[in-house]
Amino acid sequence: MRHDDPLLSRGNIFRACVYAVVFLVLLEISISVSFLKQGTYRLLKSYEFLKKWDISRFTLILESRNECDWMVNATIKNLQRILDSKCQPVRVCSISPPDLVGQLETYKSAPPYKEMIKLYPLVKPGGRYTPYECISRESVAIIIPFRDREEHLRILLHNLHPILQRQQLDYGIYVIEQTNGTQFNRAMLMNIGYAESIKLYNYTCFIFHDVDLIPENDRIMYDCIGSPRHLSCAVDKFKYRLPYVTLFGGVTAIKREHFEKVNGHSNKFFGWGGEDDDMFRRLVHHGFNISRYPMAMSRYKMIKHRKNAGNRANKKRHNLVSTGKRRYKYDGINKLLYSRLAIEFRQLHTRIIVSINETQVMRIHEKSN
Ligand code: BGN
Repeated sequence: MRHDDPLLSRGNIFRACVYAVVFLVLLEISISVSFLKQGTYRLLKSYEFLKKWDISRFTLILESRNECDWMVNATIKNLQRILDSKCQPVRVCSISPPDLVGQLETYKSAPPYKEMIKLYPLVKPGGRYTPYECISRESVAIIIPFRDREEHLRILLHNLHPILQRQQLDYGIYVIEQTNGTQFNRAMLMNIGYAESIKLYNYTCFIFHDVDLIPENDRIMYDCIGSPRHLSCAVDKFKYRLPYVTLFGGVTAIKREHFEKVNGHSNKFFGWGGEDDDMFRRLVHHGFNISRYPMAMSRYKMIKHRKNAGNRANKKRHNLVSTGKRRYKYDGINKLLYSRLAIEFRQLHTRIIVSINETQVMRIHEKSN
């Protein structure tokens, strides 16, 4: 190689390299400084545990959270990759999570999804979350039967995600939407939620959740214990009183093995009412006691709404409940007939759209009897 061009002399190349390195170092420093200046220095509670780990550079950027959201999000993504690969937590989560606050001011409205997503950066697509600071004792699927209540769903998600994260749960949120044309079948949608969610992850506990009920206390744990639990005992609409002792509607928690033992819910309840009473009887019939938290704690707010033409009171419900016992064996998760039209892994929940054919569902069970 010839070196007669003065521009390409060794000295010049060396100098150029030095300048480039100095330039890069200065650039790095100025970016960091501007981050710190702009930032509000607000350490987000959920990232606090990261400080303990030796990735202080990332923590520093997170601490100086500022307008550059894209940068923070990009950093969080990197972080998650690092955490996923190397830093597995070693401690099992405590039975009483440390960050619970008790009685809450509930959110009565919610920002549009685009904004809300930014509030819950640690939730993974499909509405999945796993705590990084400890290993959860069980995996919980929150199943929400749904139709035509977009605003309620947004409000519920806005309330639930922060609570479930404080409860240090390994959870996923599944919204099971029934298409128009048939009467709403809440119990069957919950069965479908069970069937679809276990295809995606090994859930060991199910929370069946009405879309219009907002928990007022984060000590109402969304986990499963030795017996099925009725969570929404005290609802504002009923003046925080239990309308009758065998009520099992609203929000319930059931271990997977218990749910399977009773063959899930009945699929026969089209329209409003009775499906929860049938489930209560199923559980008692199989020897379970239903547990509840104290009334002063398990309080919920019900979001107001008008009665819906797609969910008229079911005239057959009294008869179905009184004859239910005959069908427990055949009518449930072992005979689920539906078509899954779509599954969408949205940022804060998994949306599963299904169609149910009432005539077919009723006929199948008649044959089995
Ligand atoms: C009850 C309904 C429940 C409902 C509660 C609270 C019936 C069946 C009668 C045999 N039960 O009356 O499904 O959850 O009210 O709204 O109608």
